[in-house]
Amino acid sequence: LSNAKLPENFIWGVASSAYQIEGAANAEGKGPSIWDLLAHRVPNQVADNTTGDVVAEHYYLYKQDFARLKTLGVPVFSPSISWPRIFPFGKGPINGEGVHHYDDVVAELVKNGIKPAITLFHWDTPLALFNEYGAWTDPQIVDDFFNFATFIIQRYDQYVETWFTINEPQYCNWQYASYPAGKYYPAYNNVTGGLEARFLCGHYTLLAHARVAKWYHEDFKGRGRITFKNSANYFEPNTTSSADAVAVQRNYDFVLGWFNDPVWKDGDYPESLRQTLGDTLPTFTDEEKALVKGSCDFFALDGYTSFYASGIDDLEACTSNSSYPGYPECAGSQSTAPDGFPIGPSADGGANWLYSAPVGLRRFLKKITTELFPSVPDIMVTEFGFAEPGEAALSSLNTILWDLRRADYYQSYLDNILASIHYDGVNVTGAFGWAIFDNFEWGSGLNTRFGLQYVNYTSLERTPKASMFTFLNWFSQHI
Ligand code: GCO
Repeated sequence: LSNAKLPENFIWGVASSAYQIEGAANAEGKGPSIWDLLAHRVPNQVADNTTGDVVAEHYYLYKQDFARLKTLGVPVFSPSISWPRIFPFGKGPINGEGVHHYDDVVAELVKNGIKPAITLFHWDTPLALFNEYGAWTDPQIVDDFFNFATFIIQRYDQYVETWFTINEPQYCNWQYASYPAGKYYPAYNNVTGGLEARFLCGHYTLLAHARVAKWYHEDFKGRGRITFKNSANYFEPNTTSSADAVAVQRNYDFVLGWFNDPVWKDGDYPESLRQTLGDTLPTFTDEEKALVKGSCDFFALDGYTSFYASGIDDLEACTSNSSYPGYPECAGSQSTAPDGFPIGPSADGGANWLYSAPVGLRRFLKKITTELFPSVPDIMVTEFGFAEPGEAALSSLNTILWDLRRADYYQSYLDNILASIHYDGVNVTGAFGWAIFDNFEWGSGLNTRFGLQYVNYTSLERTPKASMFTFLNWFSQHI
């Protein structure tokens, strides 16, 4: 494959999200998001007690960031737009500073010859919508998201060919909704218990996505394509027993089928969800089923894809003692990947992603497009990246920049994407490295560094790491 080429229409670049890189979190007219509350006021929500207040100050430094991407030769950047920066109260009055900022961000990308592939919502739900009606557990969110999303799309669609409505709806009621806050601030978890809130949140997330997607094609007649980004791990049965195969399929039903069966199949949730959850799982009207069915133009996978062997034993163990209330899926995950792949430290983004994930990704791309959702026309790996455990504790810039394991990760990941295309016949049409530079990694804070560029959080200097050059060099060989 050393000389094999990617398809003509393949798009590639780097990704990020507003709250994780912008800083200026309570400046320039931006309203608070749920993550400003979680990071500042929910004990133990962020491991190192950092917040998104400053991070890389991309809000003020985007011009140099894009000039550097141009110099490096990165053709696409996939950021997200901060909803509360446009609508500080989630709806109603518009923050002109925020609109002007993103006008300038898009203009600067275009000026540097970089195409934007924009995510509309990447977990920074406006806090005001929680206060008013509980945000994602209430149907009003569908209208308010539609108001925000259509405002942005109408403004920037002339420059954008690829839109993502929602980042990883699988984290519903966790990363972007109320559950963690609700433990400390009952007002933010207006539905008792995580299970009910989680599947209400999922329901309105799916309807919010579908309403925008339908408008985009049928009313606005947009020039591009639109979908949501999925997050899931790759599992294979522990043994050839039918019980293990059922357990793994159940896991896929809960993690991917939850949002993708309604879109790519019959407009409804998987049967295993209905059987397990009963009335806790909301029901679609016939009109809603028609709205959701076919509402994605392609499949987007955030392909970190830790690769696990698992089965019925894990399912029973995990379901009974799952640390997330009501996470009835989770066919569990062994501490060792199959096929003897070594598993490194289990830290978030740990070395297990380094060794098993690339092969897991290739197998997952085939599983999704041939078995789980065969009607998918093409698939993009909309995030993939690696956080070296302990990188944040390094003090020598030389050591930091020689991130050889991350370089190795990107080389093997991209080789597996090429193999997926050329050997498995999977129609992979894009790949975005996560992330443009080190940033705020949610519950892990600034101590987990995913960047292809190092950020000195004191001086705010950015410095490409060795992995950035491996990443760029790979594409120069295969485009
Ligand atoms: C996610 C989010 C990103 C993360 C990245 C590394 O997948 O959790 O989309 O915001 O920062 O994936 O974990």
